[in-house]
Amino acid sequence: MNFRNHIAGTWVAPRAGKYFDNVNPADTTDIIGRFPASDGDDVEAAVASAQRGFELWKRTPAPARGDVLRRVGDLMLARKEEIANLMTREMGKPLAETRGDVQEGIDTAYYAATEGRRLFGHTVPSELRDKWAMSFRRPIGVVGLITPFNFPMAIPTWKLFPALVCGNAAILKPAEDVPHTATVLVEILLEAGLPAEVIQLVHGHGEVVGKAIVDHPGVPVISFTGSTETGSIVGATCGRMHKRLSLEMGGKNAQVVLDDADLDLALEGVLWGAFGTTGQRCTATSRLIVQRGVHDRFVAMLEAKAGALRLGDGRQPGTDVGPLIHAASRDKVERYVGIAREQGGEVVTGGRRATGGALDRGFFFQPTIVTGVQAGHRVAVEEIFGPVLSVIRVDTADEAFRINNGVPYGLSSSVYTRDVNLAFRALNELDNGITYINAPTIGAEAHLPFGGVKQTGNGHREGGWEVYEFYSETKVGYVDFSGRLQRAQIDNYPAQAAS
Ligand code: UN1
Repeated sequence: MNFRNHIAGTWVAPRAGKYFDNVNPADTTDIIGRFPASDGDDVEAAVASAQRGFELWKRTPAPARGDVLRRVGDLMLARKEEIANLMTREMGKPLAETRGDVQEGIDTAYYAATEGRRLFGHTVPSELRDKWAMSFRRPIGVVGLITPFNFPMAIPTWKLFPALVCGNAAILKPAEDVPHTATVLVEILLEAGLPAEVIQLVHGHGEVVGKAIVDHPGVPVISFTGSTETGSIVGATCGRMHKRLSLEMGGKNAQVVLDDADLDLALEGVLWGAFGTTGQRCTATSRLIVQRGVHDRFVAMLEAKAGALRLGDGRQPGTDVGPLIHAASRDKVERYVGIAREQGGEVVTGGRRATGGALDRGFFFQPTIVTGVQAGHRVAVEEIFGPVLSVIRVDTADEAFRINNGVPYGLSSSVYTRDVNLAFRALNELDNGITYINAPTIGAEAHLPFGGVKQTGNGHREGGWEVYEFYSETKVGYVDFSGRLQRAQIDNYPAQAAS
């Protein structure tokens, strides 16, 4: 079946008539459908339409915009199971996780709905009599949203919903691996009553469609989630064109297990953090930093459990870990296992493609644990985006914190300890956007700011209250009702007599 773009208020075929296959990564014989391989002409039409949509939508009161998002949440809830199924089919993670992904979208919708009745500005005293001073928020225009494969529903909603509540029109370019989920999201937005020209969906490849959106002068706001490499390219263009840009990029997140930790709890945490979503989260645990006193025991516990995780189709009951998204990702993981060995790491679990039976039809790789990793090794520094956990042994909490901070990324971190002083020190000292105490590196909630420091981002946050600042322009209004000219800084501070 040929799927379509949503441009200029209707579902349309790509102008050049080109398509790509959407393939199930757990079973490459299963083709979900053909999706538009759009180009610059499709983007051109989308921008023109979105500009019309913006003129209409920016005049719609924010609480009414929020009402649309509430209906979106209701519709997503009603279709949760169906969406989870089709999402697992196109990107592989198990149903429990895709249900969670849809739920994150629902949470984001309901949060956005209430934000439509807030969008606070400030009213503050003026320094002059009979004058008011206040700030308020204005919509910006057309926003271009470029989203990754790993959270096919949650991440588009993190960007779209606040952008819409703030009164902008949007062009969504989902990852080419997950176009089906994005299509259903747009169907739901339309069914909920969003004016059709306010949302444009343009499928296709990043280098063509993503680039055309970023390059277009009619799109003043860009939000991108993906690799740090691509983020730099996007950032260079946006810098040159003075665009507002939010970047969410790589991570090299660590779970720290100190000598006094509850080891059973830390074990569950690291299994979920490292191998959930097959390690393909920005927040995935890819380093395990363990204090000497519990290192050997903890690694033995971990080996036993990780080796027992069941790989398979995420729609089959009992599957713990799904496939990687495509062959190139599996090859990259394989390459990094080789690099780990060359640099002196010991692969104690996994380390190979998972094969046999139905697994041969997908991009499966065994959950892999490498011990004896040193802080400077490539597997301890570079993002792999797969099921590979590097274990680093340390002597003290200070050393653990230093190693946590010694990478170019700074998304999330986690510390397992029963010592309240160490827990608070970790919150204070770890250079990450998010630190968890006695919980894994994954598990961010929709109503808190999400993002990281250093090469993970560029200072903006998604989710929570901060994202509403990104998608709106602050304007200040002064009303002088004194009936005379009052000169700020001058009339209220008359000249001092010379001493
Ligand atoms: C991501 O990995 O890109 O905290 C997003 C989490 C999820 C969101 C992850 N709620 O892992």
